[in-house]
Amino acid sequence: ELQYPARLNSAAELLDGASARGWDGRTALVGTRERLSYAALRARVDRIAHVLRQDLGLASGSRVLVRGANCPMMAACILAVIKAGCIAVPTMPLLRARELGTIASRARVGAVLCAAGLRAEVDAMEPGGLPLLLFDVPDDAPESLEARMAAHDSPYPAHDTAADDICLISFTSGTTGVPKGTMHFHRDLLAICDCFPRHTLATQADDVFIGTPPLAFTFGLGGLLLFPLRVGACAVLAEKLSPETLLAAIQEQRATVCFTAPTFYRQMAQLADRFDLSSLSRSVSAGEALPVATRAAWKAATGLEMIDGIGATEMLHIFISAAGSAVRPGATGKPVPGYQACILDEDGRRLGPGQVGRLAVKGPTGCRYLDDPRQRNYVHEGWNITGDAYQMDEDGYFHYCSRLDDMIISAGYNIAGAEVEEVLLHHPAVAECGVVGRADEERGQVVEAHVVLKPGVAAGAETALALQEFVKARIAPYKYPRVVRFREQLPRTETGKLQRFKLRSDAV
Ligand code: 3UK
Repeated sequence: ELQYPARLNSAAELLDGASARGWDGRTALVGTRERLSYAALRARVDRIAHVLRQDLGLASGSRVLVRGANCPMMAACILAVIKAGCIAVPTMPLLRARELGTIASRARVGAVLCAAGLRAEVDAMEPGGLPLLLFDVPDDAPESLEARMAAHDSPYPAHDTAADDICLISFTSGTTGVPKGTMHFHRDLLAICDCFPRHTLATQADDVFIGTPPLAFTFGLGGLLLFPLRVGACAVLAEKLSPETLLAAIQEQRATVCFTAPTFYRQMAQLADRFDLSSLSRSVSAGEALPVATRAAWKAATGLEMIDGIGATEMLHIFISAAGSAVRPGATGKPVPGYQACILDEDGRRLGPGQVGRLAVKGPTGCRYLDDPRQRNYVHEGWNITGDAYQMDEDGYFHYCSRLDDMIISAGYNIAGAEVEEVLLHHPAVAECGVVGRADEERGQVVEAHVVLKPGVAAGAETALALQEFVKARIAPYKYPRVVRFREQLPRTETGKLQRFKLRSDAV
């Protein structure tokens, strides 16, 4: 059981705590244009906290929308909001005015901190007229955050908050429907640092963290900010990484821990031989299921056994995972120390090994939706029901099947798209694929594969037939894709998740 003091400010614990532990001179953050020591990061956070309280006059518990790509200033803004006793509402760079407006009004946001290059969508957002400060602008610009910061150089004494005061509202990426705001306490931010990274990653002060998830996505907030700060390590924050530039950055920064989604690892595996990745010792995959073929390709390219982990915005971070010799390809892993997991049927009864049901988890973090009736569906007696179909094996390993709402039902059979995708990814012609159910009069749904071919492979009836035969020969034939569509790329969210609803709805 994790214990934290009743009065706790998570940002202060991380930053002032780092100073108390003698880490002032260590590098905390490396951006494209700057490198910040722990002391410099803390000084910057303190200046921003003063601006929030004094210049903007914000009270404890005020919600502050923060918008920017991954960079040290974005990280400092999030930490400053929290250190000042306010509530950070980080948002992803690609969100448009409409989505930002929904978030701002649902979270009752009182001020906005925004990277100058991303202000247009904030200006166009309803509700308008919120106090706005911009970073990465010349000091003489009227809304310059940096200009305000220059007027404050005293340390900001940590705002005295309770361990269970809310400090973060994170919105789900919303692959379908209205985004849900999830609320997290100060102690939650520390609890995630003291579970997955400590036990599964064994993070150390000399680790260099790198990766793609936005800081506005809790996968990125943990992996690229909170986890490194908790142990005195360093995070590389870069914007707009491609598989190629991420590989180059790993080489250049001698990164040791990488966080990204399966689709990125698939693409990086193809290019890895051109880079020196010898510094890398751990690669974490999350966001969607990790196919065995992707794990194998990455291992062949780098020698590394990937660390798959399932997390959720509702749970803040990863709660089932496995690393090193505990890895079992095809399984996500076992509950991270601190968490429990089980499989439930539709009536909430526990299912035994081998039975497919709803994944439920319990631990130090958990779902608290912001004013949302869906809370009732998510949490039952302390168990969080994630919306995923899983099964547990005799040894307590958890195996992903599909999202509950993505299960394909064809002629009475339940088919998990991920299982068909897994097989297709083993075919040498396939670079990426997504398998969905398409409405069909006769069968209810038919299995439909959307396939991106590797360069040089011709699309056409012959390839489609070859892929269908390939699937039939490897899993129960009723699961084979009756329809195969070739595509240039697949629709994905900013967090690397396949947007299956788009595959299903696209008229072709
Ligand atoms: C799916 C996975 C199989 C699963 C997240 C790590 O993805 C994160 O949060 P989201 O709220 O989505 C949650 C849903 O995504 N998923 C995530 N990881 C896996 N499915 N294997 C996996 N390894 O459907 C889950 O319910 O966007 C991931 C850390 C923090 C996060 N917020």
